[in-house]
Amino acid sequence: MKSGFCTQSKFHPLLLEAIELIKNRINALPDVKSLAFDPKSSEIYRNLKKEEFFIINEFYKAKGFRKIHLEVAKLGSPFQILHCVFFPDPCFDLPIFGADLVFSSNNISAAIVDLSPVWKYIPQSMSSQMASLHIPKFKDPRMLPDWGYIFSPYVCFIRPVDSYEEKSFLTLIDKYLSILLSLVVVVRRDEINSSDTISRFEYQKQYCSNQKKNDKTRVILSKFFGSSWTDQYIEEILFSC
Ligand code: BLA
Repeated sequence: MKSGFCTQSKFHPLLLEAIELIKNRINALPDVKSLAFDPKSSEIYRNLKKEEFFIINEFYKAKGFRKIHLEVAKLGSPFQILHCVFFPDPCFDLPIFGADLVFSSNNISAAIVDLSPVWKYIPQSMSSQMASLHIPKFKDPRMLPDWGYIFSPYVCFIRPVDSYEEKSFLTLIDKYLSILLSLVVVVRRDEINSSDTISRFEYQKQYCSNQKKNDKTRVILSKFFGSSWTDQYIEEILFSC
């Protein structure tokens, strides 16, 4: 699948590198397909200064996933954002992969990656792989906000202090995705009305409703696109459930 993102030379090289590694992992998923979305949601430009304020979205579906969303946004000269969430189909016992990279004036101010749980226990196959994963000791770890209890104990939330840490963080994103792919290969589908499916759906709803409490996303989008557009975008595109 060719990416419209890569033609966007205005992005920071590290953001382009992150897109490429995520897209390579998406393309390796079983039964992956592009999801048709309203073209109005694929490329969004603020009317003025089209080259400065825009959001580009790609959506996929694959075995085990109801929606995979990869987004890049350029919000004026200081801000570039990569946002990616793999929302599992609740019939499958798979965690929610989420990553957010916020570039502010050419530096990454926030880098977060997680495989977030959809059940009160993390599946054994995942926790053994996560436990053997080497998570580097980043120098500037960041505090999770109050709504962040949806994340797993393996969440990594930092501000990289140099290019070595930036690269290490991208490698970590790739490792989390490789663990996720290893789970997808073996996971079995549960019945849609099974109690496990229903409770995974409840966990996913909680994940979405907590993510909607992130005022930092809301404030920055509202500044450029207005508050009613932002509310609808967060509800229907970023964290629809
Ligand atoms: C923080 N997210 C932020 C920040 C901004 C955005 C500007 C503050 C950066 C900082 O404190 O240095 C903005 N993020 C966006 C925008 C989009 C976006 C505009 O994704 C999309 C258009 N956020 C997610 C996902 C996760 C996530 C999937 O979308 C985690 C997997 C986490 N972002 C996240 C967290 C913070 C953050 C935990 C810090 C919030 C805080 O400190 O209060």
